[in-house]
Amino acid sequence: MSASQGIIDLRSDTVTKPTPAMRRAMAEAEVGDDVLGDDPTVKRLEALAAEMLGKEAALFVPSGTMGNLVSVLTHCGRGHEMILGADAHIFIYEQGGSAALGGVHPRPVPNQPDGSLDLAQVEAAIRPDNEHFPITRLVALENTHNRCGGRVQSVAYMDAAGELARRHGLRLHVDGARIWNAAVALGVSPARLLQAADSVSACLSKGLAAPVGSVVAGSAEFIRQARRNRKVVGGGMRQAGVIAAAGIMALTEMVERLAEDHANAQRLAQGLAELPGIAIDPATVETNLVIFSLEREDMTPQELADGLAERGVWLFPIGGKRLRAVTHYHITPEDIDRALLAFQEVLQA
Ligand code: TLP
Repeated sequence: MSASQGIIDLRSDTVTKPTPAMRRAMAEAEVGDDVLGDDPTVKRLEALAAEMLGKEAALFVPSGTMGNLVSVLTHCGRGHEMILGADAHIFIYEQGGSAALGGVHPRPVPNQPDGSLDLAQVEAAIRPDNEHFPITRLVALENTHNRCGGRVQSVAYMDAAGELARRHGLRLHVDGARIWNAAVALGVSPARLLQAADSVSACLSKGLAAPVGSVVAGSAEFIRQARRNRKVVGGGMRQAGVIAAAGIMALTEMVERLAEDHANAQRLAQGLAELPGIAIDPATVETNLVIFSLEREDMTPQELADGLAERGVWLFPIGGKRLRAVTHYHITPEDIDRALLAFQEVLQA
């Protein structure tokens, strides 16, 4: 692949760069000191996010990791327990921040291949009232599910999890870093999908292409407490309207087009399924994440990734035999076809 054709960067949708419209909105954003409650653009973003996510209020935070951390700290105190998937981003990729900083005990239960938790197992994991045990306070779900290949969690499942949580006096948090992808794939509003959730953290800087930021949404009282917790972890931002302006464009301009990323992911999955040595079932590719296995004794996933990188295609091995490719705003159907040619070359070499 010639250098002039450029890099096909499938490492993550986090690599997306702000659109020209975002850049203009950022340059023109009205700003103020948001810690003092003075930034009109942040307030507009928070109102819009609350409405789209179907909650009373929302809070702008710098990252998805902080969105989850602040949410868990707001629901739980020290010694409280959170039930979550053993493959959850919160459990695997966030440095155990809620335990390290908040004293919140994680109780992982296995994720099923489609990313869901078996709700009977969740129910069985809830602690009885006994002085030996931590106090179960929170269930955390992920939608779409990253390590399970961007799988979408259905409205019925989300509602059932919420009903279970309520029945046991627990709260339900959703790591909705890619909730927009889930909603587009299901053809429902994010608000409906999150109806049973007490809180959600949703990213603006992944498929939606904003340069920075996530939003947390929940009840007005939850968000009041979350604002305090954002401050204690150093996430109070001053003239944040400059980045919130891009977030507004992300929510108004960039959600519906995620369907294109899903179509490109499906195109990639179908092409990969044809290649000898690659194992993937395209039917399991529901959004923009494509996880596949390399079933070869004579090549490691890292060697495959290195060979692809030499041909201008970037992606990450994610442990064991598995690799992950992610489609996004800067990836076209032609890029997918070029990436598939690079795969053929490396696998034949
Ligand atoms: N995920 C990143 C990496 O951290 C793995 C990626 O490339 O997919 N929840 C979920 C489900 C996520 O996938 C991510 C980022 C986050 C939270 C954290 O968001 P940031 O990176 O904004 O802290």
